[in-house]
Amino acid sequence: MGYNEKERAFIEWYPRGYGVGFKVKQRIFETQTEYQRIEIYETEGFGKLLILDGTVQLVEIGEESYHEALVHPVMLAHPNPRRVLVIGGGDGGTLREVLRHKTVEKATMVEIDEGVVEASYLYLDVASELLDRLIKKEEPRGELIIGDGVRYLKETDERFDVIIVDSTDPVGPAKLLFSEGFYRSAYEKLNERGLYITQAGSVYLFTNELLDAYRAMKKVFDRVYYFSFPVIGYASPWSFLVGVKGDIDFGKVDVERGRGLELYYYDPERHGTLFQMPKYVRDLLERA
Ligand code: AG3
Repeated sequence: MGYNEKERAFIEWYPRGYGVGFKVKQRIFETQTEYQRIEIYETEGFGKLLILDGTVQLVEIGEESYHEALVHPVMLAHPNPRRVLVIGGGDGGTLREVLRHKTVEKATMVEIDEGVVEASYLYLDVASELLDRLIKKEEPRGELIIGDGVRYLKETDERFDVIIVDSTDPVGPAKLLFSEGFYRSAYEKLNERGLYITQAGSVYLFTNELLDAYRAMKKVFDRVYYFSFPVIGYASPWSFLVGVKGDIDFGKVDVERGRGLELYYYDPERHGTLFQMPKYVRDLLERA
């Protein structure tokens, strides 16, 4: 499980013995917080690697493949996203991408584990300047709240145009973030027109969890979309689920706004390619 000293490799084991791993030069940080085990490694070819409870969260080289897919499609599908909520995402990569949108007046990140923010700030080259400003409360358009996202969403009086869930997998501690009750509080806290997106795990290895989340979202949102994206470091293709409140077509994005972003992986001009999926997956979703 995890780090193999002899092989000098970190391998994440998924169900049924499927592994994804990296050759590592050394472990540079390790701690156990109230919530989870945090590890950081220096890899041979992908920069630093962030692990939470044995699962790969990101590698520095290629992290954009995940953060761009999670953030820009929904931000560009919304006509004018001004108020954004990020749940999880303590490494700062998601918020970094959100703040690249000039329409955003305020973006709030609610991360349960302060340890992730600290470790990312100290060791990762992902968003450390942003995290520094957030910690010092010097980011004019951003706010960091250390707390439980489920509780925050239930209790807040604020309303959002876009809600982004950047959590760990739909198994274990983040399970509640994939429940019907949580989707209902998200729907309630979205403005009349709004979008919700969550990462939703590996298509092939967390299929049941994915279908459960898909069915629960369909009960709550006015429209639900599925797309997958190849993410460096995960058992790709990786799933994303989008829930829409009101009259927004997630199939269409503002390509003009997208052009200014200069992205590496997600291409707003080819937005439609997000929805191309293996027949196996389409069949599963149609039957769900
Ligand atoms: N959060 C999503 C992690 C899911 C990865 N799952 C896995 N490797 N089994 C990533 C945090 C990046 N901001």
